[in-house]
Amino acid sequence: MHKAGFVNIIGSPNVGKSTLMNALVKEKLSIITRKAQTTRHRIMGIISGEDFQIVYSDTPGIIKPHYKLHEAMMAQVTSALADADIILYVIEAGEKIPEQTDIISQINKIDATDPAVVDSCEQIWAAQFKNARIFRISALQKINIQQVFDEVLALLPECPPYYSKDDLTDKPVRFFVSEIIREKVLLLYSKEVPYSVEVFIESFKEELDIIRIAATLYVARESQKAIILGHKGSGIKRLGIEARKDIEHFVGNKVFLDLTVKVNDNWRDNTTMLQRFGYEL
Ligand SMILES: Nc1nc2c(ncn2[C@@H]2O[C@H](COP(=O)(O)OP(=O)(O)OP(=O)(O)O)[C@@H](O)[C@H]2O)c(=O)[nH]1
Ligand SMILES: [Mg+2]
Repeated sequence: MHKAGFVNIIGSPNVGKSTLMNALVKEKLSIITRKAQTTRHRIMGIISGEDFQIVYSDTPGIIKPHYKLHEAMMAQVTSALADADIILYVIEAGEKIPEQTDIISQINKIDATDPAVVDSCEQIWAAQFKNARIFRISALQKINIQQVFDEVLALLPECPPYYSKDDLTDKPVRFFVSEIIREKVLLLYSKEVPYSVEVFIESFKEELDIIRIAATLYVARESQKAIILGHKGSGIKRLGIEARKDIEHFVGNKVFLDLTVKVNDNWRDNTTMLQRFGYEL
């Protein structure tokens, strides 16, 4: 008998959804930062055994849309809700029940939370969602991750594999390159700047001993471009160095990374631009 299914990770922003998916698939697929709205796309992490295949999906945190970008992000949450065999709804310890929710699964960040707060959080959520199983986990410290994995495996329906058994994800290498660059933007810049940036990979050329990558960072204003570039280009230089290191690790090759910054004042509300960046609208 072969089991397979879609296991979709959903929840509020910043609760640790991406950390959980990476822990479950034992790979750094999704980028992780302290900032909310780090994840903007649905990203699959596939784990296969001889008689099973679990297709996890990490999704953007649920927010009220202010831009078309947010609408596109929420459309991916909706798609993940629609095709899920199992939903892992991640709650941060202490988190209150949002107004609209009908799914649930685990309380994250128990490593950083008073056990009494975890207890009361569990009671509140369990009372509301009587059929859900609740796990207390730390995605960061990998506490109780195996239990979640075992439960998922037990619940998977009988089904042939959806993807090749060698596949790790549904996204191409270029996508992860753009995500690594965006992760560095989130880590190195503050306030509204990271939220105004999108990364587009212009070219990806594999040569004998090096990969040459050209990427454009789109920002919404000239002032943001100046911040990204920094004094005499010091900002973008640092960004390039840090991103290149991680990209080299990810692709297992030497990389030449060429970064350019362009201003497009309306990209977050521009359907054509968003489609170019890979969002479905
Ligand atoms: N202490 C603690 N921190 C955690 C845990 N899981 C995640 N974090 C931290 O919480 C922050 C957000 O983690 P992410 O995995 O990016 O959260 P997310 O839900 O994917 O966030 P968005 O993509 O922005 O919605 C990061 O700083 C993580 O290191 C945990 O179990 N314990
Ligand atoms: Mg995330």
